[in-house]
Amino acid sequence: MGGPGAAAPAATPLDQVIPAPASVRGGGEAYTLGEGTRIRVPGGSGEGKKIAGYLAGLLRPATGYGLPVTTKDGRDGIVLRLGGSGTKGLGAEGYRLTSGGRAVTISAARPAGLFHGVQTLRQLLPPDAERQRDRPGPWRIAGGTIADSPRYAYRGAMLDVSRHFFTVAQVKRYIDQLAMYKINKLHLHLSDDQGWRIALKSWPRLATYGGSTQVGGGPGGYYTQDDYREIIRYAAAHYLTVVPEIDMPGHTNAALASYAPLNCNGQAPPLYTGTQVGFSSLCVPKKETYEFVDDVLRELAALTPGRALHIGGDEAHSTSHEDYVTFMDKVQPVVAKYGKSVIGWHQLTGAHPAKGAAAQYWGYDKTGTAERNQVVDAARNGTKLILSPADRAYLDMKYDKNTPLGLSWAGYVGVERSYDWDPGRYLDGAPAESVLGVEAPLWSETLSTSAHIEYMAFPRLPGIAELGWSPASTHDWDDYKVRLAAQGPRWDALGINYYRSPEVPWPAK
Ligand code: TNX
Repeated sequence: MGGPGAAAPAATPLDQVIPAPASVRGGGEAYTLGEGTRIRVPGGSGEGKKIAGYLAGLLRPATGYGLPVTTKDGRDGIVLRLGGSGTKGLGAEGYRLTSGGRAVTISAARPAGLFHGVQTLRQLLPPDAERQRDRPGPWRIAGGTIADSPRYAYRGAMLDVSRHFFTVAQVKRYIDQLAMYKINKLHLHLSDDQGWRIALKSWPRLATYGGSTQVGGGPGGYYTQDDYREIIRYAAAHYLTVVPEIDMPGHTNAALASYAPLNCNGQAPPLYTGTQVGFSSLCVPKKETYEFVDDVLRELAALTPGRALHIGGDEAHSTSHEDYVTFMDKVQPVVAKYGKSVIGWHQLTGAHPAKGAAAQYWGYDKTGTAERNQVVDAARNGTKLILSPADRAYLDMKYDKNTPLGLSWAGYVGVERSYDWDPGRYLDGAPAESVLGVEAPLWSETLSTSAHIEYMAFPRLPGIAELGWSPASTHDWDDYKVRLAAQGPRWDALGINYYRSPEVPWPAK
């Protein structure tokens, strides 16, 4: 009960964050943010100052404090320190957070580490800190030290903007949410049967016609090149790299409908707004196909700063195996020619994965041994793996039979099921070094609003993020579900539409 003399709630213990930090030593005095708190960026690099500005922007509305950013060194306030003694071992994304008495200090070797440290700091403050209006506080951060760096370099989330189109503003909202859990790759599924979502100068009708509808027959949409650059800029400011996907040779009805010459019979099929898969294929023997692929990958590579281009390759059920292999043998070198590396869905391992390629595994508990072994063999031969097992990591699967949105071909994927697996041991026989990390795909056949995205991603996305970031030694459902429950009030404060799964001991509202 509140009232005079009631003790302020205890500050969040340093180990109660998601993803679980690699190492935590609690103890000592708490730090309390106050009216006079400054955010210090000693020496003041441009990126450090931007991160400080981002943090101030997050905390000003609820605290009502000015939180001025200064480049002056000092022993008080929130200190964001780039470089300096002992930060090298933290790697490209790690950070150290020390809290106590007059200051909370985040140090990192690289800006990405500072940014991830800021996300941890956010979660150590009370959920009210996320509100958009003045709240009373107190704004305390428990004393102690966190030293933290990721288990995997690839921690992704995929958004299918093809089956339903999502605007730049909707994508940014999802980026804000991904960044909270230290996700560092945003895979955009930019083309499929139902819509082509990126404007290309070489083949303009792909977007203007191929992007003109979506599942259910709505108006669809597409990103102009400026829109796409804006998504990349916003993602980069949140330390996420965009991985664009053009799915080929199947899942291409929108392209085939836009340009008749891409079809083997020279006739453009109608646009498609249903949800079947596996009926379309680029025409493997035709030379136009490779002019198209070269133009598309050239433009996309030039627009994309990230190292990887995703070329799809899944469910090419209307392409013969021989044609599939021929196609992939021709297309992968085009990716390399434009300075990028290949990512493909794991069916790519049935062809000849290029040197340096990564296969994204989306099998599930019913996937046959032969298919699994093919992926494991490829991993033994140097192909890297991104793990997205559909019965664990697919955010578009229904939680249970009663949840209204999503599909269920890989079964129901409850919160515990989604969290309780180890990416390091998932594909028996694949070398540990072959695993680049994890990704949580969100296919959008049944999803058309930000509220829908959030309902499917929360509370499962933070679990996949934790599998990607935290050491296996921290993995424990009973501990995790308590930390997860504590995120609920934070999502309420942020207006995130999450599913209050009965598996999670949420605090009463
Ligand atoms: C399979 S996953 C697909 C997608 C669907 C998804 C729905 C993958 C590479 N292909 O085309 O949207 O299932 O869950």
